[in-house]
Amino acid sequence: MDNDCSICNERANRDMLFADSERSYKTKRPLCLLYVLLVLSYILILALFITVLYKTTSDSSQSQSSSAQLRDLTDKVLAEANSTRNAEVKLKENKFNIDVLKNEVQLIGSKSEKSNMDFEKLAIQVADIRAQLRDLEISSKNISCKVDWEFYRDSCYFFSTSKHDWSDARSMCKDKGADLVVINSRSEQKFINSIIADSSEKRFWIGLHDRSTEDDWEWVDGTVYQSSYKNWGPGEPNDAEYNEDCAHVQEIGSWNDMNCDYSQFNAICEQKLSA
Ligand code: MAN
Ligand code: CA
Repeated sequence: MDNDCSICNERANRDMLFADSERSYKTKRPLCLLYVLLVLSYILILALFITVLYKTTSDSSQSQSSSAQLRDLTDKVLAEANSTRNAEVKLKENKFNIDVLKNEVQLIGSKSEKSNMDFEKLAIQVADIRAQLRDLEISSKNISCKVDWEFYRDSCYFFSTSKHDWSDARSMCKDKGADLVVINSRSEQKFINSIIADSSEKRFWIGLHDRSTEDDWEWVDGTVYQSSYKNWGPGEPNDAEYNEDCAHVQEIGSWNDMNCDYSQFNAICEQKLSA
């Protein structure tokens, strides 16, 4: 009986314990739920806070980099504007310097033109005075030209009435102690033209040829062709038919090259007067 009772007591104790724990469980469940909810809302708030914080930081860093870029750009634009202004100032300075230089060049140009003109005038006057002196010398020594010869400056000239080819013309002049004429100046040409104007003969051989080398013209007295007076007609010398190596004066006074064997021209001989 005692044994039975101890078993009974044990069972009764167990049942009591179980009933206790079930009761405590039932009272604690809503509290647990509240805790869970609290934790969840805390986590949510934390997440929200982190998101907001992140967004703000990223926006602010973005705006920071944009403003840095803007500052950079502004600096660059300012620097560019500055260098443009400097370049403009330099350009103005250069333009001014160029204008000054231009004026100087113009001044020098006009000065040199004037002095060139003065020099040319002077050279003509000197040549004229020399010629007059020579005329005086000649007339004081009673030098004169032979009959049928024309006197001009320091030479006597013979205008032939007979016709010749160039070589014959030259021989004829040499026979007279002269040579074919060498025309050294505009004034000498004018003198010759005046005689031709009064003559019935119009075309005369002169002492100029390129018989040795084509286009390498030579005066019979050795006067240098390149640097001396020339009076070719338009388009002359043209070496027509590749066969014109001797020069003659035409009716109008200008020169033409002609076939040296053409035998229908007169000749002008020149004899230098030695003072
Ligand atoms: C024309 C021109 C001259 C040339 C003679 C030849 O007048 O062509 O150049 O010398 O003919 O007769
Ligand atoms: Ca010719």
